[in-house]
Amino acid sequence: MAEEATLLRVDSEFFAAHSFDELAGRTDYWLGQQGRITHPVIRRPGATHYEPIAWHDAFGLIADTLNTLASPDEAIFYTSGKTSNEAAFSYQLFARAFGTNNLPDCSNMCHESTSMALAETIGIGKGSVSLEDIYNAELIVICGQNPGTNHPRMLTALEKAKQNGAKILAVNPLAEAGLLRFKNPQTPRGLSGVGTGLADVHLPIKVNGDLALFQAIGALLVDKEATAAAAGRPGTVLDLDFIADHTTGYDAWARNVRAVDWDAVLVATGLTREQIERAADMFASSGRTVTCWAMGITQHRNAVATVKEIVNVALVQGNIGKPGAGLCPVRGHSNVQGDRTMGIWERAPAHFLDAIQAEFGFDPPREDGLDTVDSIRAMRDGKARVFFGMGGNFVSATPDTVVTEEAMRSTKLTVHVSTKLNRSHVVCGETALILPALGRSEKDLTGGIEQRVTVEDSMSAVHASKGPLRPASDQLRSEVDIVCSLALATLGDRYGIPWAGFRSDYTNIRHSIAKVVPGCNAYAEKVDRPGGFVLPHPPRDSRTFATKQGAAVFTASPLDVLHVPEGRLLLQTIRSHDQFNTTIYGLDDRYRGIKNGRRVVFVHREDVAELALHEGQQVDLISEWTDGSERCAPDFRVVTYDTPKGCAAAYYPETNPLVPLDSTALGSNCPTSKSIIIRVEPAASRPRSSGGSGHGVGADRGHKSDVDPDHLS
Ligand SMILES: Nc1nc2c(c(=O)[nH]1)N[C@H]1C(S)=C(S)[C@@H](COP(=O)(O)OP(=O)(O)OC[C@H]3O[C@@H](n4cnc5c(=O)[nH]c(N)nc54)[C@H](O)[C@@H]3O)O[C@H]1N2
Ligand SMILES: Nc1nc2c(c(=O)[nH]1)N[C@H]1C(S)=C(S)[C@@H](COP(=O)(O)OP(=O)(O)OC[C@H]3O[C@@H](n4cnc5c(=O)[nH]c(N)nc54)[C@H](O)[C@@H]3O)O[C@H]1N2
Ligand SMILES: [Mo]
Repeated sequence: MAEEATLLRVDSEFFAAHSFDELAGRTDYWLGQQGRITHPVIRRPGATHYEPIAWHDAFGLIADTLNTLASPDEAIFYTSGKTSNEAAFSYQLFARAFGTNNLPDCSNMCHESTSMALAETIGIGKGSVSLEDIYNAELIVICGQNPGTNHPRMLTALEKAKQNGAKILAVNPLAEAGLLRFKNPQTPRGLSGVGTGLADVHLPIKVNGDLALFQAIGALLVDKEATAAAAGRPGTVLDLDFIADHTTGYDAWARNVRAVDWDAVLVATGLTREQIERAADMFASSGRTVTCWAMGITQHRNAVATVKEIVNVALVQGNIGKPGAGLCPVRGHSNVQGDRTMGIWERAPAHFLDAIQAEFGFDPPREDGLDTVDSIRAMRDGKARVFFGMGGNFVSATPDTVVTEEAMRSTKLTVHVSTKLNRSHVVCGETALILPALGRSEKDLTGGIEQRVTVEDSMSAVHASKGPLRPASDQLRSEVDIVCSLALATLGDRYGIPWAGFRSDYTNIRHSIAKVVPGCNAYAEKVDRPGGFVLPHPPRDSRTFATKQGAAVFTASPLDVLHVPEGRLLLQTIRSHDQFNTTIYGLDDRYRGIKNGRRVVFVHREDVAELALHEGQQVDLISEWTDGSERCAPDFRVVTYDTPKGCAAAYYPETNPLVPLDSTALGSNCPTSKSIIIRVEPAASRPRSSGGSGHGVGADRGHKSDVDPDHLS
């Protein structure tokens, strides 16, 4: 909110004063600090500057370019997860009416592995818990998530759960402050008080070890049940009724986990058998378990299998569809879940497309569109010529920065609907447009009335909101306005879709959502209720599982252990406290003790010694990919840190040049941002040729980063 409410402005004087080349040489951090963009601008082919353009002309130019493409599939319509349901619904409708399913979104890099695994196993790609469930859980497992920094409001829910007697198990390579040195930043006491541990048990797992961990926990639970049954108490560890009544595949799963190779488990997790047994005991003695996870689980090669293994362990104890229990993938952007519900998906299911056809009278394209990684490939290969970004910062957020930047530069037209400047505005197509949008905190008077928009949270709750603040400029338009105006310019009255009516009153969009989107009947009326409404979730509501098998599905996955060659480290890329994804607010990471610098790499003390490095040394990070190619991110400072041996960590997006485009999760195509094999070399021991455009990924190049030793162990 504070970032959006800045009084600084990026106006026509700003663009006249700063050439394109100058802006291209600035860091993401600097670009973001310049303020709110006040009016639409264009950079024409070869021009030295962005210059103002009237809205009408901008829409005309985009429409002309789109309409002269050889195929609608040469256009890509990306979405970041802030877009409201009304804007998202209109946007996907526009893309499909134009003729393409190329609707990649930030989910493709985020919880896609979750969505794939949950859809296959429980029949719906969303989490099953409410806040009430968290308050009432006996055990809360938090895997691969750093709530203290990334989901601070969740700490309040966890604190309440603890007061109600819940135990918390943290599974994380790092001893993250919010979980292990807890000071609730949401309460005055927390701000000033001394932190206590929120987690009862912390498993400092090796990066990528979770598949092995959950298979081992599964094996131990099956054993404990056998012991209990032999003692005449069957069903005390596993929920045999639930397994019999609601699931399929138990036997194959149980066989698979009982055969688990414990040596492999200990290598993959870096944990002791005692630590894993202690965790299994916590599961066994809990009657109501909530399992939460985020990017530490989803951004690995084996991520889909890992989420499925988390599901197996939940199913075997019947921890779904009952109070105080469930699966809780914690999302990132405020409306990333809602965008997917509204049809922002390159692989929308047939029933959704059928509903569009029934409501709007045209047959939308049926073949799958491009996701984020495939969009980059298509631009790189000259198969996609127009990139349209609804929010977000595609160039900085995506993997393989050098490849992605080249791909973006090779397009004919890039358009970004944005609030502030970012890297994607200066690594752009032959012609580039920036269309400035209202933020969600700003009053939206489109059509002369005060418009509201709706969003959906991680718990499937939908509610409406209105922005309270005065817009940063009277030139700004809402995302809905931008989509509908562009649709009118591009499609005219093709199919008779009522774009003008959508634009003048968003209630009209809500009436269409009601007819097209499952679970949204009477949408306009229901969002008017105080607090909104909760979308249906069959497993949560009635233990109904709309899978192919008609039941919840146990799955048996092979134990896929990443082999890290001698002398190499497994790098995970994480967020600091002072950033929201690619927007950098400041150069500190208070809970990890980092000050005034982001180009740091966290390395275990023994690795520092074994690799003949030293604390504070300047190093280059070089990733090694299976095809023999190498990528470099230069100039990082070594910080000795409490991370499992063999596992390193550094911030995103500075490390994105290291993630090979082809390194993605099996089954979800999510970039493996949490497991990259690297070697660490003294800086300047190799020629400086790679590392993206060099500037954008170096938010603090030249700054000395101070490390506060109190925060390190
Ligand atoms: N302040 C702030 N809030 C944010 C964001 C932000 O950038 N800044 N981003 C938003 C978005 S889009 C998202 S998706 C969420 C992301 O929220 P998180 O997923 O919490 O974000 P990351 O910083 O990527 O942290 C991943 C966590 O997983 C751990 N981890 C890494 N690898 C493994 C592993 O192999 N196994 C296990 N068990 N743990 C592992 C890391 O140590 C780290 O604690 O946050 C959202 N909220
Ligand atoms: N290496 C590595 N890469 C990652 C990740 C990782 O953990 N490691 N995480 C991935 C994840 S989880 C995600 S979600 C993606 C994030 O990918 P994106 O969603 O593409 O990136 P953001 O940085 O969230 O986008 C920020 C930009 O959005 C624009 N913006 C902000 N508010 C608004 C608004 O209200 N309206 C409009 N129209 N624009 C607005 C601003 O111009 C701002 O510069 O990154 C992914 N990339
Ligand atoms: Mo995300």
